[in-house]
Amino acid sequence: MGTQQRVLSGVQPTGNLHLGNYLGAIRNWVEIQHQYDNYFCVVDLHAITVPHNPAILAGDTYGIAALYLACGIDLQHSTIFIQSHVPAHCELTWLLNCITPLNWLEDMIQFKEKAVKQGENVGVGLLDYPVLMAADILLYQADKVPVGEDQKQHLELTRDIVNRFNHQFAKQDEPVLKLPDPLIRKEGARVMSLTDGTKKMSKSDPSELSRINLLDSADEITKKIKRCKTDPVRGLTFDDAERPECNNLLTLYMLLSGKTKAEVAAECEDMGWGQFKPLLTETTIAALKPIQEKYHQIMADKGYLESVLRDGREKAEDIAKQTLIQVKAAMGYSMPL
Ligand code: AQP
Repeated sequence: MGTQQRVLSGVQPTGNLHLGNYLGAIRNWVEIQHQYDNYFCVVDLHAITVPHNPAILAGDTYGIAALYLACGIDLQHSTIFIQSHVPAHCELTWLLNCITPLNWLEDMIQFKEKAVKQGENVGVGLLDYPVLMAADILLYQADKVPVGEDQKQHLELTRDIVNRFNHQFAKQDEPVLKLPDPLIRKEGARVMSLTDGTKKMSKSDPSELSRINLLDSADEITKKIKRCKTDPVRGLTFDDAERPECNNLLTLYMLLSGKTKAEVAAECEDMGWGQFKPLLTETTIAALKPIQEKYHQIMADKGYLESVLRDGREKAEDIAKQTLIQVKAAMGYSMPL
């Protein structure tokens, strides 16, 4: 274990997980987990950076942890825990806040996009989201962070914070914080909305028709694919900038069927939408069925899920505490006696 590189990633419990979260992030965690020592958290502190409903936060958080297991996260290689159960995340965020220039945060695309939606009510937490994310990663001294394309800028900011911290507080050649690398896979890195192929699929899109959730029923999947945006061109092709919806739907078919790009290109080159949509529907339902079955099994055994999260918290906390002590010592803090 000691020599393995460490991986850290997470998803916010801000609604149902969709195919973007799965294909951009969780599926990759599952595929790479055997090569690394992995920590996957449900980032519930991030979930309150936009207005949230307290009545469903805890339930959604447990649901996402269950989905990690249902998607194939293997506890032999991976630790699953809930971010707010490890207080070091908040403490390191404060310490890092004090060395992070405000203008770095104001430049973040996600902040600008989400702040616009909230108008006057935008909270400080939304601006600070990337520092909390940096704390999540750095507490575990992660080597790799598998995420979708939309998180690339936040990873770059994390690296800038590491360099600044080490430069200000670490001895030369003895860095306190480790520089993490993003792991972004080309295919699935940016799954697009079903109603607009130029916008990413997102939990916060007001239209349910824009995304397929991992827990959608067969009827819902059928309806969403039937009504998704297409174009009038016959013959389906990848990588045509004029046909973003076509590229997105073919990519979904490729990833969910497990076929190669060349196989899908050959299979679909003469197809019309009337032939392709039922194929994509059937493939999506079949790909999600085992995940859904496993999810319902796990949710029916609350004691099991709680024990997974308890063990996860203990393991995560051991590592997080050590890093926090090193950071505070480097910054000159006295240690409690
Ligand atoms: N459309 C996407 N394509 C590929 N990857 C995606 N991810 C999110 N959307 C796509 C990846 O999923 C992981 C978890 O994301 P998150 O829940 O922490 O936050 P998010 O990026 O804010 O998710 P959403 O759905 O886009 O929520 P809203 O609507 O609130 O912004 C990350 O690795 C992310 O890259």
